[in-house]
Amino acid sequence: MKNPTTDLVTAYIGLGSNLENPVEQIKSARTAIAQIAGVQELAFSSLYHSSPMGPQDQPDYVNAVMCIATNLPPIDLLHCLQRIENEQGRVRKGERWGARTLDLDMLIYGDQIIELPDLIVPHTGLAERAFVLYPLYEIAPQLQVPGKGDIADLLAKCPMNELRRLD
Ligand code: ROI
Repeated sequence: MKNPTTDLVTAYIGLGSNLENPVEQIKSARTAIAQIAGVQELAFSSLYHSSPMGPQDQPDYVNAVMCIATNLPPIDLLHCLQRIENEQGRVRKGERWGARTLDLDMLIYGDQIIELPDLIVPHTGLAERAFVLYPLYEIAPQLQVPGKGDIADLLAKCPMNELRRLD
């Protein structure tokens, strides 16, 4: 018998929303993630207001990062996150980088580097995105990002731009 507590992995999830009351979308997603069987919340960043990366003809975003402990394999966790996105009304319209009610990205999964057709971890955009790096740094200032290095070094190279912490 496997002892599940020895299989716990620390993972980080990026949350983003720019439609239909983004602050509430992020708060509901936090609750839904914490309720996944095999997931436990360890930390949650402040909420951040950010201007859109990509097409500018869309509303500003609210972003946050959540740290969890989980015994789910990465693909199972991904499917749970996609289910929550769908339950919160996300419609995939085929437009790349368009507005969305809820976006949940698996940023980091333990020390693993994962390159599957549907899942790349650490998340490809992580090092260039202020709206990911700043909330991540807030809850994990000592983090080593697998394959990318020290979070503090990544942050130092990434201007804060329009990012603003909400209280
Ligand atoms: N821009 C911001 N500011 N925040 C996001 O979460 C976000 N998510 C996206 C794209 C469309 C790339 N732009 C974003 O997926």
